[in-house]
Amino acid sequence: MATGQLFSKTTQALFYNYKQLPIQRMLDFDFLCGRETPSVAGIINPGSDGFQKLFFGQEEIAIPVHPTIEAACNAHPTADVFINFASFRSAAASSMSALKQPTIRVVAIIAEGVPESDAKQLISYARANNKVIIGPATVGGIQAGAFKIGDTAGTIDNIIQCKLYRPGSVGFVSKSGGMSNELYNTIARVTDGIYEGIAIGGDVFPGSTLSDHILRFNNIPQVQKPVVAWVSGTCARLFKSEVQFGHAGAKSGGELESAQAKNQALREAGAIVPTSYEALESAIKETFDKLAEEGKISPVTEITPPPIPEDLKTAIKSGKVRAPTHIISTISDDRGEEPCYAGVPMSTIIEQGYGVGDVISLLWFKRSLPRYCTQFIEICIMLCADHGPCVSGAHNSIVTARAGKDLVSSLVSGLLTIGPRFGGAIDDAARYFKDAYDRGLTPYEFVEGMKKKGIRVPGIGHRIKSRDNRDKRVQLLQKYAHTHFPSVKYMEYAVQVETYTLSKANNLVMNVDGAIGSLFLDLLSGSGMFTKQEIDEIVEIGYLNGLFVLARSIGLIGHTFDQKRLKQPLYRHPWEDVLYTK
Ligand code: Q5B
Repeated sequence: MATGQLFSKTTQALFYNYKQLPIQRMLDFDFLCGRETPSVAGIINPGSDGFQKLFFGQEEIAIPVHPTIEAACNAHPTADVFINFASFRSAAASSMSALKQPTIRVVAIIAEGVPESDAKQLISYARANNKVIIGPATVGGIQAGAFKIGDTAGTIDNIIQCKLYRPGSVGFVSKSGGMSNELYNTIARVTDGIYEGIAIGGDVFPGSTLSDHILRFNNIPQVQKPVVAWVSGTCARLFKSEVQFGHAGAKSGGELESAQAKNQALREAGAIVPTSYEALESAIKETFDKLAEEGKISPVTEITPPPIPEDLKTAIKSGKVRAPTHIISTISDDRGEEPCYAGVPMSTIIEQGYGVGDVISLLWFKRSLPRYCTQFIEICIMLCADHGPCVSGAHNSIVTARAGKDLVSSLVSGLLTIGPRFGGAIDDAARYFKDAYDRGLTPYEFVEGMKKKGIRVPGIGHRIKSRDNRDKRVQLLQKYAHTHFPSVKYMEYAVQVETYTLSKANNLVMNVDGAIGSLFLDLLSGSGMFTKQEIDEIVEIGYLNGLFVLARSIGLIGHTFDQKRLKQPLYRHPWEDVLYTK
């Protein structure tokens, strides 16, 4: 490996597996260092592409996302570092395909637990092809003031405290990521700071070793020599059996592998080795001070890094700022332990046997209604769920399903036919019946008044129902209301209107929309659960077509499944059924 610097202020990386936090930390570090280009050129998120929005200082930038390593390397040929945040299961395969890309020079493998045989294969391929692996089981590495891998050096506050936004003259290598953070701090206190720091990773077979990096540092003039070293784990002797300190690679077997033996060997090789970890800081300080006295270290130009704008979420959490919300919601809340509908927890809804009518009451009317009301709602839903394949909505859903479209397309194609003529006359029926009744109009005055205005009475008339073939649904609703409602004054008024319209034509019967519209007025006014203003608002906004939409969705979904189950071919309307004329 040897040779020199791994990174520079223009180094760019490809980041494998989208992880928002470490990428944002890299970009924040870039901003702190005054980099002109973000250090992450592209993200590889297997199977997806597009862009990810992230911050570069105060500015939002869109980083390209690529579905494959090959696509990313083709798109960003100058990005030569591959930061692999894959899990231990897929880290080896993705690292190998990154190593095989001619544009990739350094691969950092973050995952812990990569199988040792896989690690060995990666190492051998990298060595044979002159590539550098950092890790596995590493936090990464950093070149102060230039480039940082993922979460290396932790938070921005820590990076500022350790002065990692500008280069010092100390090269640092450690096995442990945690110890790196600790030592970045120590080094910043007693020297002019880090030039480059690498955590080689805790596994038994690291992609690059301590000596690989130290030999490399030897070729970097900005990194000052000599070597100060310390191998932790000297207390292992106090234990009767073999002890592993944290990392798999920190195992020591025989005497020669003990921390004491390694420290002694380093000492003999000329490194400055303190007598304990506690003495490491002063050993570093003394070495640095001596180099400074000898004039071997040129003083660092101190700079004040720009402040990183705080994330809104963090600032709000700390109470520093307040921000207006963009949405207001009053019907449900999913933030707690369990979702609540109008304040009623889901467990209450289930444990106390609430029905669909109760849920509709909570989510539409924001209150619990008496059982006779919620049962009425449920009856409306059941009665309107379907009316055969020939009605507008079902026909559309059937044609759409037969055109090979999916469930949602078939459903909405049917739903879109609901309107003033088909199923969507409930709100208007309620509006007009209420207005006419409240103003004391006779059925004659009401119907003739509507005729003068050229408006058909909503809730009256049907294509197949008539005086002699009444709509059973209307009769069932009326019967239920007569038995359970305290008052049915609006429905009785609608019946009088029907008597009048039937005197004009046999098919001008009260239809299901008219029955629901008038009876819902009775429910709203007779239940004592709504103020006059609330009733006016419900009628004005138009809640009641929602009952037909909800109910008929059940049937439209059924028709869609039916067509698909029957494998019906594309529908084409027969020529014979069309009048071609000029
Ligand atoms: N005339 C429903 O009409 C229909 C009149 C009227 C005064 C009226 C029509 C209408 C109001 C809207 C309404 C809901 C279009 C219907 C539903 C769900 C469904 C559907 C299913 C299911 C039917 C003949 C003569 C003309 C008209 C006059 C008709 N309606 N006058 N007020 N309301 N109603 N919709 O049969 O003098 O000859 O010119 O718009 O409530 O959608 O099962 O199919 O569950 O799926 O086509 O039940 O009534 O009658 O248009 O030939 O008119 O009667 O002005 O008079 P038709 P047309 P004139 S329930």
